[in-house]
Amino acid sequence: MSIIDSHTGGEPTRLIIDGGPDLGGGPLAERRERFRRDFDHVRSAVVCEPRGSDVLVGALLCESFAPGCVAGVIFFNNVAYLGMCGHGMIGVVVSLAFMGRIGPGRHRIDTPVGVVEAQLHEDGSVTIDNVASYRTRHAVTVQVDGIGAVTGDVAWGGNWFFLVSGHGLALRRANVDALTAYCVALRDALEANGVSGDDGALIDHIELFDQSSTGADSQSFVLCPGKAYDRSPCGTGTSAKLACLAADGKLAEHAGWRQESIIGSVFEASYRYDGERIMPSIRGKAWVNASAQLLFDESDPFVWGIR
Ligand code: PYC
Repeated sequence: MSIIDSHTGGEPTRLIIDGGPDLGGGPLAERRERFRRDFDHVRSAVVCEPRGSDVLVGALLCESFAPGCVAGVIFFNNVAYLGMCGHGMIGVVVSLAFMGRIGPGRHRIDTPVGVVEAQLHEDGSVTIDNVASYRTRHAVTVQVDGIGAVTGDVAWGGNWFFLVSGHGLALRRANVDALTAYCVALRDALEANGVSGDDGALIDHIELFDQSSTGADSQSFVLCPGKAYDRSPCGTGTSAKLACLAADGKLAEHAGWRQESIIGSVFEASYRYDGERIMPSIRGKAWVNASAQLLFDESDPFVWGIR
């Protein structure tokens, strides 16, 4: 299997460019279900230990289904399949350029949750026009074991997020264990209390906000499904944040927003309205840091990953 590794603001993406599972044709949402049903061992082999790590996000390069796309992509991580992935899409665009498949300009890329347009700029940075994003619930309060009452918003930015400010925790790398424990307990409480996304969808991403000390508009800590935290400012999380800012009248259409991650990397964001929903744009930078072959030896007891 041939892969290209990259990182976007510190968050890694492993793109399978050859030798991945044959998922057949049809819409990417259907192919993602086939991946989940028949090839989940490939997911764990690619991103889980001993080849990968909890923080690694995988991406399978596919033929697109939607017209006019340069490629399709299905994202996954150490426990699950993602709808969209902002940092991952920036990594995919830079990887496609590394492969010589695209150059600077605008490109459409198909995903299980819709087509994303990406612009590869001359300086190597990438702007993605993410899927329509929106807030579904405002100021929801849940009782969280060991913490007490926590209030936040539910929003879609390509994945489901619960967004919390005023949590009283310092957003610092030295505090990652406490931040993770807080987010895990909160995520469990949301599920136990039936707080969900549309159609009962699991809220699998938790996003905590604080003021940035470096001049960005905000700093965030994002816990992903599988308990790894996003080293980047999280593209889908930033989209969910923009949806909340727009709903609260705190950020005007086309105005800029700089979202800083827990490790200090920054995405530049803005939005435009599409009816009641917003269309977020997220700009960031990725670097290719490996081009490699994954080897699969059936005599290896962990050939399909530590599951
Ligand atoms: O950038 O959207 C994102 C993302 C989701 C999970 C990890 N990164």
